Amino acid sequence: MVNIKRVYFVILFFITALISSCSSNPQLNLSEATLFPKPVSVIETGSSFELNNKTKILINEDSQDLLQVGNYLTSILKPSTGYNLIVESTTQNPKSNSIYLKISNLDSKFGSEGYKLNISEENVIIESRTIEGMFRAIQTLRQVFPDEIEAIDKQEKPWFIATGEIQDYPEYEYRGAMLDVARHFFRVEDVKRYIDLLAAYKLNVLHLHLSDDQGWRIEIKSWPKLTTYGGSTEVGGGEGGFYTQEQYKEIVEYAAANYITVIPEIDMPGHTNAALASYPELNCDNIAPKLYTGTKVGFSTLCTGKEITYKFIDDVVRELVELTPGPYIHIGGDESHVTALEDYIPFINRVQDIVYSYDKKVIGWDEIAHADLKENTTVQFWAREENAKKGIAQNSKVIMSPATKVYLDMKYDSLTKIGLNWAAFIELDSAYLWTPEKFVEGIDRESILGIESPLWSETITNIDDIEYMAFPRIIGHSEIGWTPTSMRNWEDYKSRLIKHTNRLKIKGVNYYDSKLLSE
Ligand code: TNX
Repeated sequence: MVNIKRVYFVILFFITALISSCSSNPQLNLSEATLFPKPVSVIETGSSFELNNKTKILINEDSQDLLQVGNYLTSILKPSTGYNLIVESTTQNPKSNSIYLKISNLDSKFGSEGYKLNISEENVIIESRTIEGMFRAIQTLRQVFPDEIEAIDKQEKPWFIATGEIQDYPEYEYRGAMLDVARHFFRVEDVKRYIDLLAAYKLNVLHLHLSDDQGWRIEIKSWPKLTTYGGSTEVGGGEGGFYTQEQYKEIVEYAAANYITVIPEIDMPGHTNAALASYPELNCDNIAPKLYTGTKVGFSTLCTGKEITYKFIDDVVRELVELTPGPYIHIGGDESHVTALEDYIPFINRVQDIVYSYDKKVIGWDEIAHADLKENTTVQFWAREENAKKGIAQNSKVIMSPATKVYLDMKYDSLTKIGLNWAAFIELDSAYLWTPEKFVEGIDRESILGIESPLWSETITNIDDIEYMAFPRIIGHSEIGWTPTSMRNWEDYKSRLIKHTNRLKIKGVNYYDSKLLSE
């Protein structure tokens, strides 16, 4: 006789097995996630967490900033998932199906930008010492999701992410990009787009080159012609443009919401034709030159012997400082070929005094090391090793921007249609294959504040050009700035980058599709 009870149990067993096999999460491998910059450590646990429309974002502090970061996470996940995840504060340990953003007392090695990201089947817990660290962690979480998370319209698919734990913190505290808005002017929305892209790779500085021979791009209320006249053109004779102080604030705030510090640069005493053309009194002969729309460098100088020059600089710096929450003002100082060295040195010394009188620190291109550098002045190495070493001999820190490796305006190869090649052709491997602390003998780890990738815009006219020259090289630079040297290697980077191009496509980034990516 058939044992009814037994049959019943066997059936029940199969049903249960069926249900649990249907509902069990797919096995995903966190170490296969394509992460840039590569994190310090990734441990995979082989399962997955599913994000759905019931997932909650929890925060452990009633702080406006943390709430803002929580809302930022919602805004990133919303277009492609269609979920409008709510952010709630909690005092308890996380419930299941939540992403818990927890400011906590992590080990000091995590610093202000490090984080722990723990993904289990039940929930996601992110811990960091600061909100900035939380923001960086969210960029990692974003990359753990399938590429389609970056889509701007709703995707019909489940959203599983691999389980495991990532521990991460940066090698260098300064990881920057510079955009030259002087040779060609770029609109506020283009700068915001660039900020979005930089933030995704954990860059934390946007240096804006706001003035040059071809244009003055920031409104200075006490010297209005700088922009109304000096900003009225650009390389090639286009209409130029400038940021009103309100627009500039909008950029600074947008960057701040992405935990990016804006560093404004007013280049001097050279690279000043736009200012000299706007105000005759800034010229030694009181004659204003014409506006300039070519691409030569090194032909202009403020009149270093006149008092009005320092009144002018004081006014500019004062107004700029009011728009600058960050600690630095960049004073340029490069290629002053028509300023005698005996005029250049006292000029740089005096301009440093002006900047420090407003409680900001000075950064300048490596030539400023000829002057007497103040305690907190930082030298940006771009061309001359001996200048950078002179800076170090004066106890300055150095920002590494070697033109042969990080100049984003350099062509990739001889076929690149835009860009220059005076320093080098810079293919993706060359841009990646260098190490800040080994690049120049005598510039050691402890002297280096970080790295920065400048994009000069003589030949760059719109956001598509910006993206084409920056991507994907700047992704490599972000990794050089963040990831320990011992963990970096070209083959591994290249294979991740090949996979990452799909995400760049989904994000609509006009990246350079190097032949190295199809090898
Ligand atoms: C050098 S780098 C410059 C810029 C040019 C750039 C073009 C530096 C401090 N000065 O004025 O735009 O080369 O690559």
